[in-house]
Amino acid sequence: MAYNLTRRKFLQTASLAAATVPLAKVVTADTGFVRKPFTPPGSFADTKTATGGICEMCFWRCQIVGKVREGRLVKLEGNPKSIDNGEAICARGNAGVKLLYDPDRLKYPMKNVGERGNPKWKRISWQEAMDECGSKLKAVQDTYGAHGISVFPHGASAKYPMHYFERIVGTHNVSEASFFQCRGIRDTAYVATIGTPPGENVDMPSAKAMLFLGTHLGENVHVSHLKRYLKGLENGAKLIVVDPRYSASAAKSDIWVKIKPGTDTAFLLSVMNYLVANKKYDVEFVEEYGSGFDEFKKGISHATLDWGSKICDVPAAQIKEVAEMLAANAPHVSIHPGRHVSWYGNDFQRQRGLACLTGLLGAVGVKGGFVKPKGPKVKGISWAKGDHGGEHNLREMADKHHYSPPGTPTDLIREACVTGKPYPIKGCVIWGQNPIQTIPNQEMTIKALKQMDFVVCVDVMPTDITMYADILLPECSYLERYDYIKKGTQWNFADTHQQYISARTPLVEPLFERKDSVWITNEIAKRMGYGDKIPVASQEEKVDKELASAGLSIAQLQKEDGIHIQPGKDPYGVPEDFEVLFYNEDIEDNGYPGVPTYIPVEEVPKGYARLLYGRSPVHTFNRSQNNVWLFNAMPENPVWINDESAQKLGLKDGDRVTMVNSEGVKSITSTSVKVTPGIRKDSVYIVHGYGSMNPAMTVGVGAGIDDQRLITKLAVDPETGAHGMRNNFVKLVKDGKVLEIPA
Ligand SMILES: Nc1nc2c(c(=O)[nH]1)N[C@H]1C(S)=C(S)[C@@H](COP(=O)(O)OP(=O)(O)OC[C@H]3O[C@@H](n4cnc5c(=O)[nH]c(N)nc54)[C@H](O)[C@@H]3O)O[C@H]1N2
Ligand SMILES: Nc1nc2c(c(=O)[nH]1)N[C@H]1C(S)=C(S)[C@@H](COP(=O)(O)OP(=O)(O)OC[C@H]3O[C@@H](n4cnc5c(=O)[nH]c(N)nc54)[C@H](O)[C@@H]3O)O[C@H]1N2
Ligand code: SF4
Ligand SMILES: [Mo]
Repeated sequence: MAYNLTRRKFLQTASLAAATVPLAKVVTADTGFVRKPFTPPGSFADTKTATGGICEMCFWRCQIVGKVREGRLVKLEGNPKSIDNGEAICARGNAGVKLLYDPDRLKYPMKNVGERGNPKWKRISWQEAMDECGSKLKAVQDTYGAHGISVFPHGASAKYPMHYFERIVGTHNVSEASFFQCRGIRDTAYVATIGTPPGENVDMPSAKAMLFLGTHLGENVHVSHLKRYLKGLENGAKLIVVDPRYSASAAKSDIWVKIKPGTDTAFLLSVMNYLVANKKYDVEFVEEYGSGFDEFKKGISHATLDWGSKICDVPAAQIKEVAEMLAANAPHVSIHPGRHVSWYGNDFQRQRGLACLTGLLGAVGVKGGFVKPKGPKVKGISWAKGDHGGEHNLREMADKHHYSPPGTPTDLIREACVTGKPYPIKGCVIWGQNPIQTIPNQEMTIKALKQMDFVVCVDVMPTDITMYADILLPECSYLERYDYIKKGTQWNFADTHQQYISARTPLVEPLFERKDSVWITNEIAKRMGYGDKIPVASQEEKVDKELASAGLSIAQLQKEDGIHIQPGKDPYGVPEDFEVLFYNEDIEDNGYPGVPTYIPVEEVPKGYARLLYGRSPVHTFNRSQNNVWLFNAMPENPVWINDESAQKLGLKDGDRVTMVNSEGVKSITSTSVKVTPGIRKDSVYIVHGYGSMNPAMTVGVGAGIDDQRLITKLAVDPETGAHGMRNNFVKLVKDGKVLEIPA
């Protein structure tokens, strides 16, 4: 492993590293930090091409085809017909083959005859597994009510069971980490400001300038999104990256704002106040579409360049330079809304700030701005919606988090589990989520799991969460099942207005006793007395019915090489009834600031550094840790430490360290040190998802450090109830000696 690349070389390679054709043509990946996607040697002339695949090594869901030899998948490629990812897939997409045939994969239904957290597995039949799930969940429902069941879903296959438990069984206690620990805040803050969740819908290919907060594209890899970003750069867009760390994007930027962590809202307010005070904003746009602008103007007038400079620890001149660059290129600016935005517990306000800045620059519906492409309509088929009222809705009972994403904030569920108040939660369904490594404060999560009467976990791999299941069920992977309708528009939605519809169809037959989610959910539903409410008999039927709503079918899609393409619509123009609520009275009535406001975060205590985390282009959270190709590409997550600090501490590249946080929690595993000028002195950084503890993951177990173990301090975002996860402080430990991080 070449972690000892020079900084320059690392910066050249890290950014795009992971992509294959045609991305590789844009930026050539060097060897080193990230290897080129592995292609098995030999000829594929004798293989058959299976179309209709949709990748789910991550949730961007690129369109793929498989090369199949004698029923065995030997290679994955982008679907050449795709007008989204095209022929390009990333290193993780490429390595899907290794997930499919991972010998550690779950194969049969299992019953835990040991303890939760320290399991002993006994193979059982599906009949027995389903009987047990049905009767145990029914018992919880009968004793504690439907709300006694909690559900932790993620991924395409988890939607159907999620709807079953929400709509038919009738529990509100559903929590998606992909909302509450990810992008939920972004969506509700934009809805409260411009009336719509933003997706990642910025027209980067046509942008003249782009602004990223955090957003580390190149390490965060979503193929078509990356294509848009690179096209923008290729077309000469200016790039402003705000990040305490020299990220892959920062390495390509014109301005890198090395911001003090947690202070981004102050930065945005300073930029906006400068634009307003100097009349450098889009006056006409604001007059036509703005609401509450006077309150906004007054509310941010304290945010001078000097004020921002002091709080953010960046030069006032740089904040001004950013504002000037945005103004000079407006309205053709992509103010990126971000994706993982649950950072500090003050995040709703920052996301509101981003939406307001977009409006201030008039960057809506224009080339380069915030543009929502108009995709085709396909009707989803699932369980019929029931009306179960809000009686046991924890969020409503607590009368807080009024801008919560759909579902129930994880923390409210976990608290109810641990305290039994306002009511007990005793059943748990975990479907494609890994709360142990996904939700901060592992100790609380483990307490919540241990007090359950019954825990069922549906997964493909034995990850850390599966150790807490009573019944563990093996699901078909995304390469072996029908389920997801992928629809959208041409990747850059600018040149040719085209739309596409595709559906996930299996590339190979499932092996062992793996089943799909419609089958599993229906069997549980029958045993809980809801057999008459089952909407579809099979996953294939579900997909076919959904396609029928768009005049298509699985058979038709197969004739069209897996993707139906049709003429699209011009995405530009400001949507009808569009409004920017610079000041939002409702927010204020609910007890939060109605004008975007900076709420300070806890300062780093002496001797500590703030623990930051992010993505690696070759891994998806923890879910890819056992994948041998990806493991080999990045077998651990070196901790980034500032070079001057390292020198004072006598730390060198490659030294082995563990970590301890300010609450005394120690990492169980160790990692190496990466010494770099590319990070502030007040922070250290690791890639999220490492440090697995499940010995059944024979490749990934024990590699690197688990950030989540050290994230013990919660910072709940008041508006949304989502978790801020960057308020934890750590020291490094070398050879048993705890090192005081210099200020
Ligand atoms: N390869 C790969 N790609 C992925 C994923 C994956 O697992 N693997 N996951 C996908 C998912 S679900 C998501 S949500 C996205 C997440 O990816 P992003 O949405 O890009 O996540 P961020 O948290 O914005 O970005 C992490 C960056 O934020 C910086 N940062 C830390 N603190 C601060 C701060 O206070 N201010 C600022 N301005 N920056 C800060 C870190 O240094 C790091 O560079 O990635 C997606 N893409
Ligand atoms: N500390 C920290 N915490 C974070 C983040 C972070 O960066 N740092 N990132 C946050 C973000 S942005 C997100 S989106 C969340 C994601 O958090 P999760 O939703 O928990 O992450 P996943 O990796 O999608 O899901 C994990 C489980 O799904 C299983 N799985 C994979 N494929 C399938 C399948 O086809 N079927 C089934 N049934 N199971 C499957 C995996 O084996 C694994 O056990 O984590 C959040 N939490
Ligand atoms: S970005 Fe990579 S891992 Fe994610 S869906 Fe596309 S090919 Fe798969
Ligand atoms: Mo996410």
